[in-house]
Amino acid sequence: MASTQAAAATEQAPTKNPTLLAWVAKMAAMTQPDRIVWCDGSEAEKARLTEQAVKDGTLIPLNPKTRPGCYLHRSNPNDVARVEHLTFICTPNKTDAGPTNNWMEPEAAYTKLSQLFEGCMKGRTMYVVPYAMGPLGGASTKIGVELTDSDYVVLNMRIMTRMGKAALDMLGDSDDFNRGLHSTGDVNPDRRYICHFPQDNTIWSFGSGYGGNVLLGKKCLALRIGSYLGREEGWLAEHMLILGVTSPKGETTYIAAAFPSACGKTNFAMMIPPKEYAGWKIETVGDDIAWMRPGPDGRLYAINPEAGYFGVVPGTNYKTNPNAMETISKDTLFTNVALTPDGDVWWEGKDGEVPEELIDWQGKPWKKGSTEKAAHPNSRFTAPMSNNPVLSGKANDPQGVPISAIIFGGRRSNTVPLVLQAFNWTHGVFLGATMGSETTAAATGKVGVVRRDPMAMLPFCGYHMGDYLQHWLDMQKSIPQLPKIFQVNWFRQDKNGKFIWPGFGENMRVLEWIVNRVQGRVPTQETLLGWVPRQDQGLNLKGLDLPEEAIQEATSIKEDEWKSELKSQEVFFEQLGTKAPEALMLQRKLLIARLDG
Ligand code: TSX
Ligand code: MN
Repeated sequence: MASTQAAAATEQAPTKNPTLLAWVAKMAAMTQPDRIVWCDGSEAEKARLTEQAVKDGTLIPLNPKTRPGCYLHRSNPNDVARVEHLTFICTPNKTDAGPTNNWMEPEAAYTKLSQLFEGCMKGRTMYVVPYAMGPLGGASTKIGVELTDSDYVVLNMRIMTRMGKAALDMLGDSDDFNRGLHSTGDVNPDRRYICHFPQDNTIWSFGSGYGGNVLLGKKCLALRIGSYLGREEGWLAEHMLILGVTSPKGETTYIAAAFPSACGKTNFAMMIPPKEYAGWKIETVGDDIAWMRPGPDGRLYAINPEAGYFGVVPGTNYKTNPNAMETISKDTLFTNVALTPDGDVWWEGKDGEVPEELIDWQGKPWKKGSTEKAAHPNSRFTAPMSNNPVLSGKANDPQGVPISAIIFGGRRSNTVPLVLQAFNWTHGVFLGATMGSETTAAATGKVGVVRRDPMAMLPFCGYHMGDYLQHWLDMQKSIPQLPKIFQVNWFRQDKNGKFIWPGFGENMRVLEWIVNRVQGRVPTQETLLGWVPRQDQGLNLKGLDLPEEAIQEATSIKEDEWKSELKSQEVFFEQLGTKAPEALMLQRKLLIARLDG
């Protein structure tokens, strides 16, 4: 049976790539699917898979008038999020994975997971999904092939990546592709593993059907394996949005920004400037991941390796993110949101009245006033980026865009001021390394605890975090025209617990200052922490109904807060042991000296 399937895999294959054919045959011999289907990415294939997914209950069609081309998927209730405790970096030495990753020895991991994969696709179809991360033909673009027994995965990969024949054509006969193997298995959390083998450019994912665990191009390849390859090859794989800001004069500045979860990264990437900024335009290159490498002109060029958005639904509305609302109005897959009686979807924080009755994310009847959430807090949309009204024309450019500024953000109710510019690259890396964010109820149940999340990469770095920070420091030697680095915090609160800064579109005012700084147009004020906007010639606050004291408070630097902040940062650096980069330890000492001086 197995060998017949292996032979069949080769016969029907739309490629002669010997490495690919041998690998598919080997994986088929292990998993023993009844059928092997090579995905071509065509419309006909999409229609066929969608019809089948509707038939087997994987997808529920939504109202074609209000949500054309949209479907609802309900995952297993035990399988609704990434599973960091079941995610492993499998390097020969434990120290290479570092103290912030789970580690398994590669042979032990292959053996353990082989037992789970053995025969797991009996009676099922194995889809061979070739995909490109990045615009086709680009120098930064990488090819992956995911083998999966989930039609939901295929339909999501079709949105999130450039999937099918074009990717296979780009690969040609090369053996340089990521080998991804996924089976939903029996969705048993005790038999669930997401294993990364950076040395083999391989990912094995078993026992989950949830996005981040199974759409292997995204967190697994683009960040965990990508960061490892980036260090080997001299580039950066980052958890960053990429946006372009165009001024009324037509000058476009590209900015990459890292934020931990629950800071509104997608909102920022699609932001609409306020009315005082007529003639300004924000355009999205990417909302989650940036691959950045030095270009021939000495600038740092970024591509978005993805082709779609896999965004959190709750809280999305016409006030927080009108462009996301337009993006998910058609051809979108919804996972774990609520269903309305007329076949539309609903979630907490959607515009308009709360419906009287719904079917909740688990498929159960729900009534207005219920204490249960109707949509899961981590419910998602999968939407093609081509739906985004403000998609940048450069999103498909294989060259990428030149990055002038890098922003590190976080959710901090105190301590971190609204915006500051780093003194230099090394100081900027220190700001990224010491990023922290306060937890929200959605994430942990515990509110307001600062969690360190360097560069928002803590769950996504495929090697030792200390080596990663050193790689960031080293990169300045190969980028003659370094981007300027900034730190922002939209979430400072007053003594009554009210957000001081209005955020959302008004963040344009901070962006304008950043643009003016990188273009060398405004003077600045030096502080202990970095350069901040001056009282005069600083932030444009015209039309903002904010008292002078509020601005003072949002931008203030309180030395007692910084003394406890430094203690909290030390706990994180100690974790890195001898791999904590010396240059960052010196930055820390300089800051302490400035505070004590
Ligand atoms: O996404 C957010 N951004 C970035 C937008 C471009 N959010 C939502 C975070 C959860 C995902 C924000 N929340 C932002 C923000 O800039 N700021 C805040 C805090 C805030 C919340 C509500 C108000 C103001 C600030 N409301 C009123 O002032 C009425
Ligand atoms: Mn993300």
